Amino acid sequence: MKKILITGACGQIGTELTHTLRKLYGVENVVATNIRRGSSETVENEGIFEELNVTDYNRMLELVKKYEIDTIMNLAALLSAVGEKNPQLLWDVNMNGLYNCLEVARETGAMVFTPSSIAAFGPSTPADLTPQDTIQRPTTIYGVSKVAGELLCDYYFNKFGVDTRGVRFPGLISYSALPGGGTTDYAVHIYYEALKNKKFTCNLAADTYMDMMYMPDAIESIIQLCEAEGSKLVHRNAFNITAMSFCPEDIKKAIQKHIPEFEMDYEIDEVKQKIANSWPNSLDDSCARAEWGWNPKFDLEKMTADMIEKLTIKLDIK
Ligand code: AKB
Repeated sequence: MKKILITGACGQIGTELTHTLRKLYGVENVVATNIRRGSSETVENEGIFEELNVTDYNRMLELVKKYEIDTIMNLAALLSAVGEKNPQLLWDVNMNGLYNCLEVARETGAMVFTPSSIAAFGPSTPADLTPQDTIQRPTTIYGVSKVAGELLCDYYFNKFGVDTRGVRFPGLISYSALPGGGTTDYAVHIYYEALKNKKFTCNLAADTYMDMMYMPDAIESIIQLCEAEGSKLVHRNAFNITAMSFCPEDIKKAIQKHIPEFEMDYEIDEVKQKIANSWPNSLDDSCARAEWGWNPKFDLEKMTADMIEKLTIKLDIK
């Protein structure tokens, strides 16, 4: 990885990934792109920034050639809940965006990192300690696009030798940029509300278990996998990775250790609940651990302490 182009760089993952990569590889070696300007001051002003709609193949090719890019990190995507409101748009952005990355990579020799998700599983998948290789019959358009994307990345590697890599991300929790339109978003909003109002209305049922991860571990996973020796990777794409599995009651209790007066009630969002129920409770990430040394640092307690410390400063809570 010497010259990296990031799509969707102003999103939840992109914001922190861009910042970390610029520190590690140099500001001149990271090209942040987003569909439009005006979404993140840091991403746009801290280094190279270009507007890029991932459905525009010619523009993507032009940028990859202009900056002599050798690694494309494709983070431009619509998430699960918003996808159910506009499945056609999701398919256009998520699938055609990935297809363009792979085609540009085939033409230029670049590597492609693209994230899959726990959404690539469905109600018929074993829900506990979901294996790396198992039944994948998702019931959301987001999940369908993720399975298709995993297969497409495998295909481009096997057919054309494109160096494709990817992980299945669980819900990601961070304090820099907010997520937009996901099913796991409650696990981010809960911290903001706990600090601002000491009260949160959760849109998922108390015992809904899903895998989650703190953003520093997610960023580390991308860098570690992209830097890994390719010949050691058996799976290459769609590695199960996780850091913790919890339900709303667990995160509430973790927050109450820091803010004892914090209260939570429930108002279930039927669409999100149905999606969450169709996803695994916990993943088996042993292949990622064995093939490229995946080893997350944050559990629920450690993440909660850090989120509260960082958000207290960000939100200027006295
Ligand atoms: C979502 O909730 O849609 C995402 C995901 C798990 O991929 N956070």
